[in-house]
Amino acid sequence: MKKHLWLMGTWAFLSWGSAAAQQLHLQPTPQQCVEAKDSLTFPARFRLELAPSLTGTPTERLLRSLSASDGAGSPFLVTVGVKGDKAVRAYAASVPSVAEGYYLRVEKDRAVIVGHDERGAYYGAQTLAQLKEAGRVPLLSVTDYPDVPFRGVVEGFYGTPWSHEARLSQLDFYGRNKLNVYLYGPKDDPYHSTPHWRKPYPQREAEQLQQLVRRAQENHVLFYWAIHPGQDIRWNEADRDALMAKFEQMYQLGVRAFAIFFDDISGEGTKADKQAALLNYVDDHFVKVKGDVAPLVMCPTEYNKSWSNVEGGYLPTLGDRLNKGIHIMWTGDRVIACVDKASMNFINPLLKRNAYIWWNFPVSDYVRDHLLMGPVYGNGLDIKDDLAAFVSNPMEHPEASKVALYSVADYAWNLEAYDSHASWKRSLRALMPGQADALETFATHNSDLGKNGHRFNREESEEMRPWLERLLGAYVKERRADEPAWRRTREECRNIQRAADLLQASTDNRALVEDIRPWLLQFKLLGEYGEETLNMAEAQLDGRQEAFVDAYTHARALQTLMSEVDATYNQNPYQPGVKTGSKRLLPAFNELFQTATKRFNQATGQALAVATEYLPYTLASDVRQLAQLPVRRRGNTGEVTPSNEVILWQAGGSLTLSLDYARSVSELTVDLGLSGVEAGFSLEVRSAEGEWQSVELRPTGRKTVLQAGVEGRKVTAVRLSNRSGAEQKVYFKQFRLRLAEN
Ligand code: LOG
Repeated sequence: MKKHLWLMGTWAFLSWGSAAAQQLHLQPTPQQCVEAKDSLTFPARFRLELAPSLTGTPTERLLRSLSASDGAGSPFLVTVGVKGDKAVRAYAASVPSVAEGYYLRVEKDRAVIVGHDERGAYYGAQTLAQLKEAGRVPLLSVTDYPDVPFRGVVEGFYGTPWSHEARLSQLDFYGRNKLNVYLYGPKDDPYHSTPHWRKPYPQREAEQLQQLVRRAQENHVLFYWAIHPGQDIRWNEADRDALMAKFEQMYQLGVRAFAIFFDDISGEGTKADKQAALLNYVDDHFVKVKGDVAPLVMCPTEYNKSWSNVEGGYLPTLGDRLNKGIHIMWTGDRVIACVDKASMNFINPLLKRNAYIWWNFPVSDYVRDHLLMGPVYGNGLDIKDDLAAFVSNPMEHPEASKVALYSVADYAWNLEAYDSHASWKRSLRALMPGQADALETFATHNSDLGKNGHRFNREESEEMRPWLERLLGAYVKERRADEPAWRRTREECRNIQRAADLLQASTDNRALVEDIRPWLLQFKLLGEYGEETLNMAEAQLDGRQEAFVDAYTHARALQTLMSEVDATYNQNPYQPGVKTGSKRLLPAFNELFQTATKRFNQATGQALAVATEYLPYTLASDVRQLAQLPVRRRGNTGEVTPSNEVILWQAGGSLTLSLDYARSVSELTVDLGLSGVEAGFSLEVRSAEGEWQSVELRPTGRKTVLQAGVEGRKVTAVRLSNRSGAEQKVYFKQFRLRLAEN
């Protein structure tokens, strides 16, 4: 508790750690909540005394929705107003002097809400809604306000944009969780980015956007519409006017907040002075002229420290030239990063303002075969004064993203009080009240990203980790069973199977089940597989050969089913497939499987297949952004995972994909995303004798897709190098090898 609590009459104080407080936890965690010993059952109906300033506002609509009929005759009175209103004058001194703050007091027969401003009153009403939902609540007073001025979401990922229905549901969720901003910027909306940013939306999309703006207003969420024009913008009047005209159309649809994104582009569009001039022009000739438009937000091209070249002058130019009120986004030290004091101390002086943090979590557009449903952690708890905003870029799965968004709301409202694990647990309960334990089992084992080009890492299966270590230590190293670890792991395997069933059958939150369905199928198989590998190891230790073969046969079948799920669902072209429990569980089960099978083979002279996964490819690169990219195999093709962002490929830098032995290649496809850049690159193949030979890259007629003349050659490796003598800024959209054999 960071604030001093004051004494009122006979009220006693309970800190958040106490038993009573555990029953009631307001979301997001308030700055200050003083509870009395007495409690009441929040009434189903109440009389509403509303200050005239709130007539017709979302606050009024929310409050009316909380009281059955009009509450006439009810003994309970709820008085609501904004600081300065007559009806709440007596409480004026209790209201925090912070934008969006409020004071709420609940007594035996009445409640009072006073907002610092209208949104503050609305947040007070949202807190009241939580009290009503809780039923039995202590008498209390809440003094509350947000730490960070703008808190919310940037729909800024690559992949399938959220559906209209999903967005409506998100906006309601933001209102409930006191998030006040949503930036619309899905990379794959063609009217947001290239090719159609200059064109108006077709009627249907326009109507839907109009509805979203209205729904955002209902929830006191500021709806930002973002444009992403940088890939083909020309710095001339025609394009400037095209952008102004597009903003005007969006204004006509009701949009009152605008953003311009220059991320992930190359070429002309990246120039800081031109970007700044455009933003200032829009600010001077649009935002200021309209008078009812929120401050502009811009996303720079150098949007993280690892890509910024301060001597090059890009960030200092923006910092110096952009009009004072314009916000500048920043993702931290890297594309995917958490922010702390040091990151803020680096960027804020350069921008000459507090950075508007674009947090790339739980976005999964670079690891689309994974779900990121673990706790939100890693951001500094001491940076509230350094942030203009904290907005999260989510997954393309809207409902599953709410696990993280709930905690983002909690964090950005009250940094010092933020407790990552507790917040995560509450979030699971809020999303699926009837199956929270099953959801927790699922989320515990679905949080890591796997190997990825951004080297971002999240903990997964932490509670099971020591048990698995004990189990493997005893079995693999010492050829014996550690009984407690064995029992705990078996129990978890059953929990997993049970959780998968309960979640799939649950009607608690259908949208969530839909989002995660393929992973639920895989999760159940994983639980069964784990159990069967334990059976194998046990049978092996006891020398029960028949039991071993039974378990082995089933485990093998489960492996096949898991690879079928992986090859059937979520077949996006980037990271197709369905991974679950991939950080700790699956590797542990595979190790059990392999060790048990090897020992069985040794003891019996049989030759049961031992391998669980076989990858004939190895990637090596001295280009930083490429070095960690995973390689995947599907049938006879091997592919380096593509990347979304611009790759800074240094002179002489190369990428080598090696094969386990000389194999005959039927096709090699390369796509660097820009026409003509291949002139600066050389492609070579290594023969069985170890000699490098260069091969030509030919256009295919499909945009920037190139094909190498390798047909039929036997090679042990292929290598792509930058031979231009200068750094090249390219994309890495495809690098795929097809073998003539399987
Ligand atoms: C993009 C974003 C994408 C994210 C994660 C920013 C500012 N831009 O690498 O659209 O969802 O990273 O892949 C980005 O983060 N590019």
